[in-house]
Amino acid sequence: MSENISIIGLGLMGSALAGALLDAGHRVTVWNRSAGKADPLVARGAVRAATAAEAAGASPLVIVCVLDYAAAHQALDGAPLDGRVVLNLTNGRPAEARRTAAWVESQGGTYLDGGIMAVPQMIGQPGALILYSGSRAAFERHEQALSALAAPRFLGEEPGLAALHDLAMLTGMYGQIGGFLQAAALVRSEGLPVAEFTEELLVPWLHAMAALLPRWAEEIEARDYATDVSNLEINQVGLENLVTAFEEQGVKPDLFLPMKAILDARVAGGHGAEGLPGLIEEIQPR
Ligand code: FVH
Repeated sequence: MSENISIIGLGLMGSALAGALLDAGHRVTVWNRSAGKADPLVARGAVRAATAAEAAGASPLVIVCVLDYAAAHQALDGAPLDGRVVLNLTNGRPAEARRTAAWVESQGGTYLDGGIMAVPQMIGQPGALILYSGSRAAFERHEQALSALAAPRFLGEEPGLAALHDLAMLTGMYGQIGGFLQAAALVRSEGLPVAEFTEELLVPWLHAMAALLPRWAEEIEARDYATDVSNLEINQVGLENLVTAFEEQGVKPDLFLPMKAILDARVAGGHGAEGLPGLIEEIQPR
């Protein structure tokens, strides 16, 4: 079923969202602070709004995707939100999502927050995921239209949940990137091909290691860090060896040092017999 949907913010992501909704046959009204970014979408059938308030007034579903929450508030300030669903797909923090939900509700609107787990080129394609939290009724009302953007996953009515999960997933991603960069530098230090190492050795290894994470997650939930795999004392020797190897190969160990410091502290605290999941108690003491 075709819906009227407004999009506020036509950067790389907002433009991709608007394009996918147009492709799915929705009537799309668009606004961007720099008006020229609307031109390609207007050429494809979108309606140009002169102001953010006009865009918000044009549709029951108003999607906002701008730089940050401050920009989102600036754009929505004074817009008619009464009776509308505001879906904020701007990247932010749980506390910002909660504050924005309260503000939208104070204006008579209904709030949905979202975390986009995709780059603009993935929008509308298999593999793209958007996390949602906030009003379940609003999510269900618009779920079909939102499915044109990415696979939707509703996490619950607490508005901060999408941002929390988004940040947690990005945290996992940045950790993996840090490990990859140190590994690539080590391989490159001997003039070896990084691409071959990555494809043939590193990626299968990381897949195998990722398979351990659900078990580690259970240990974290149980706060039981007994291990029959490898304890922190063994890993301490391993990390010391790695840091020395980086230095010998002319690679700065900087991305690695924070984890080593945490592991050293945990062992110094008498927890050398635990497994690696026990390090969570060092970064999040009770
Ligand atoms: N691009 C990506 O891969 C990531 C994927 C995950 C989600 N992020 C988040 O999406 C938000 C928008 O990101 P973007 O990629 O579209 O970013 P830009 O292309 O830089 O566009 C930024 C838009 O924000 C507008 N804007 C900035 N400040 C204001 C303001 N004060 N009032 C109104 N609009 C504002 C900007 O307008 P203009 O500069 O063109 O006039 C762009 O439309 C973001 O939260 C990512 O973290 C994307």
